[in-house]
Amino acid sequence: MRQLLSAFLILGACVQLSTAKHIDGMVGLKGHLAKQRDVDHFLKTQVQSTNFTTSDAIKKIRANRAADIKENFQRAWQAYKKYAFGSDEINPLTLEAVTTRNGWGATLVDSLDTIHIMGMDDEFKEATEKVRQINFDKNDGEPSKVFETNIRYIGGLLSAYELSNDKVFLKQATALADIMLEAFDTPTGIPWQMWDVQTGTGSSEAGPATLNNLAEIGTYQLEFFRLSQLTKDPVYHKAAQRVYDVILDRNVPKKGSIYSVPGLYPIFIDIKSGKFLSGKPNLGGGSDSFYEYLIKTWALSGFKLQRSLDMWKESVKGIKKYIVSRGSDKRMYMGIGDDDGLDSISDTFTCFFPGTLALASRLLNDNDMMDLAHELLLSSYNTFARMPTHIGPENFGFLPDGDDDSDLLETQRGEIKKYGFYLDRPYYLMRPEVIESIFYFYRITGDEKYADWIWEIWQGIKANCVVEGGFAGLRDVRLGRAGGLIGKQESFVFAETFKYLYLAFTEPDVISLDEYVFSTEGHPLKRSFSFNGTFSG
Ligand code: DMJ
Repeated sequence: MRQLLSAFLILGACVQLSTAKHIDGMVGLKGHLAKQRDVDHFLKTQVQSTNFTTSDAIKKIRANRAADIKENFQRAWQAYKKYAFGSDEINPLTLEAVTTRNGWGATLVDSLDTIHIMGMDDEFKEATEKVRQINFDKNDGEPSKVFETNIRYIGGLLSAYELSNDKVFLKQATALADIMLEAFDTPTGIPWQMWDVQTGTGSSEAGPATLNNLAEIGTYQLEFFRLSQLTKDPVYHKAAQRVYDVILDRNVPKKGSIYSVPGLYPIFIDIKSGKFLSGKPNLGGGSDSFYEYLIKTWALSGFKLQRSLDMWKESVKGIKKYIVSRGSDKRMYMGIGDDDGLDSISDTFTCFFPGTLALASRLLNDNDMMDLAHELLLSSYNTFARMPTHIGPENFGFLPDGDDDSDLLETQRGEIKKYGFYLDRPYYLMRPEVIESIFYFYRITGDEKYADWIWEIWQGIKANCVVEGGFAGLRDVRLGRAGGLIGKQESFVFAETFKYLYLAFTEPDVISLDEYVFSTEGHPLKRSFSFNGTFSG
């Protein structure tokens, strides 16, 4: 199957890329790898601040804060170990093991690099032994998301390999990626949304069988690029890049519409035709990491994958024009683009964007991007800061500046007056995005104010979410614990939320942004591997 797929991809690439000499997947836009002399100045760019505090008193406070976060991570890890070791998740309220992602141990694998970074050596050894035993050929009998398998398992294994150098992680990452490549064996090369590893069949979570969405077709490029580098086998990178080839080739931008591929993309796509179907462009769930991977893959490739940068720049233009809007509270929000105007609804997923945009602004030395990133950070942080719990909702709405509020409910109007936004879905599932963006601002500016914001959010989490099994979700962030807990602890709590919390208080050179790119699941991948357009050297 693997050979067949390689042949398919090579054939596809030959048809589309008749002039491409390199394994870069270039087609459409400016189809070339950037020349070395053109990337040299990017390689010299410093992302992290050079102005971190030198005060011993502040350093001491920071060290104590890091220790507090680590202690709580350890407590949650011990609960997972005691009640659900090797399972995908633990239900933090009932202490039961839960299977959600093929039953291979999503929490185990997703947590590896955080455990390593926190210096929990015994736990890391124990987890390594457990990872050695995972058999990716078998699942729990249910299909699972290809995207989640990539970001949580393959990303987690790659990062654990890069930090520890233990070959078992690379071996397992490769074994799993080889299985998942089968999900890319579709008429276009765009992957199925769901894949059953035991029956080898693809499907869609809901709707027509060949339906997928932007984030779930466009969040492989980082992990697959690195896997091709580490294995010297281009097949992974080619599969991921082919997704771009197809969407750029088969979707003609509609004139006079905001669906301006390349730039802004509808959410839903038919994997058989490669054509977008519907779904208004936005940066929230279902779309988010597609945009994130454009700039990050460019950075990880040592600034060589020019197409990713070109696409990113087009997207930022579209985002500025159609997605971003000033609210009635004068803050900048990210809504949902529509040909008829903007839908002023947003979710906490979009709050990753200020951090990624700030990273891009540093890499590209673009102050306009930084200004926008800062404005968007303020509204993202505000969704947490204004709540009595210091924790923000899953979903929120705003009123575009100058719009009349007659369509809003009375309660929504009241919340807009009080907070600047209203709560649409008031629950919290320990998601990391707001903390993640603040972390980028801390590392990029060196301003302790940002670390303090993260500390304040952490106080809210500790006061409201701590339970015997780890950390529970909240039903209503306005009410906190008293409003009820949710028995869910996704693996990203260990992979992302705790990693960004902790790294905001370590020495800033621990997983420096000048040395690593974080995947969408918070897995750091090294930027030090050079890339000359082939994976053979
Ligand atoms: C994580 O699994 C990843 O960040 C993903 O890209 C979407 N969001 C969740 C956390 O909210």
